Amino acid sequence: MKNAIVHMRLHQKKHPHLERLLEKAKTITLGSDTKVLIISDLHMGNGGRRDEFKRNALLVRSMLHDYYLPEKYSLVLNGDVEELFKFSVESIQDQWREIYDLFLQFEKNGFLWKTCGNHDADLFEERNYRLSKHLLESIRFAWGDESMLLFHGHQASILLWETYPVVSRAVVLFLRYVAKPMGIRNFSTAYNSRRRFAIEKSIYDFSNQAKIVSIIGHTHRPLFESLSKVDHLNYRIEELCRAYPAAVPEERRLIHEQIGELKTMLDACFTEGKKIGLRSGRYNNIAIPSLFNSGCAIGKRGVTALEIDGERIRLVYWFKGKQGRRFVSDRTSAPEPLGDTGYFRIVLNEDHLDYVFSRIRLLA
Ligand SMILES: [Mn+2]
Repeated sequence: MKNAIVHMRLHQKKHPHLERLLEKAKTITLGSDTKVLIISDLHMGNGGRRDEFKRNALLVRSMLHDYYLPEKYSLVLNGDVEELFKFSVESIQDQWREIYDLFLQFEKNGFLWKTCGNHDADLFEERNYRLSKHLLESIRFAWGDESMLLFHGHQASILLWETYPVVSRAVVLFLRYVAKPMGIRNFSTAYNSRRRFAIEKSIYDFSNQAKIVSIIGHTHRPLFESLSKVDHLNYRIEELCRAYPAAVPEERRLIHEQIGELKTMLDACFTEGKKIGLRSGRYNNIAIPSLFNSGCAIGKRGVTALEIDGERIRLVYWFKGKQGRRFVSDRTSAPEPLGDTGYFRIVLNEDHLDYVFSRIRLLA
């Protein structure tokens, strides 16, 4: 008992910001058929040259209007939807009125929530903000006895100006009135990989301690911690080897062929090295799928997003025409065209939530 208390205290001290986000989160219970789209980091601006959202605006509109609305998804906008470091909320809402109209339509499918990020935290005090009623700092999805915590992710940063609103406001003023005339741009992606890693590592540790899944944005790097491609291929080869002895001759021939193909893919993984799913100890040697990141909506080649679809969670990638070919992932399936829009959706990774939480329970 005493040990448990000591343990709890240590545990609480380690990630106080994140503990608070979990305690204060709005709880939403997911049903076995609830569908939720999670997107983040749109960085919407005024439609001008410095508006980073502009590039993918038509794609985002089409995704929402032609796919997720009719497919009955609810919507979570997981922070940095508006780029208030560069633009006023009025100019953003004027420019992207139609996108806000679409956001609001998701309420009829179930719910619409928006968490604040470091670029749009000031909106809590904004009276004329169209999503005011939907604004939160964190959300807890209750899935059976398990929890998924949704928040933007900047709360884990060691930089004070990202964590404390007062400091943040001073930085906003600096960026808007000093940095802008000086021509400093692209603060939305001003992350080096070491800082990204520090934020991810800290949230990953917290999630494993709390035995929950965290779903973030902020670093713009899509994350889906499942078996790496190498582990996945090894697992399938193992399965086929076990099936071989009991198989009839025709099946044996097929198994032989399949193993040959899998071995070729495995060799390719080692040749390509770290570029694809070779885990190479990103956090440690065992993959615990406790951290997911939706990536961002301002990618040069398209938009990444997370989908919760009943019992499953997916990382998807939307792109126009053939430009998505270069995307590499652990388990890339075939792209599906969205009607005749010229846009495609591809599932980069997918797992059963049961499997995700089993790994967390057993390994974290
Ligand atoms: Mn951010």
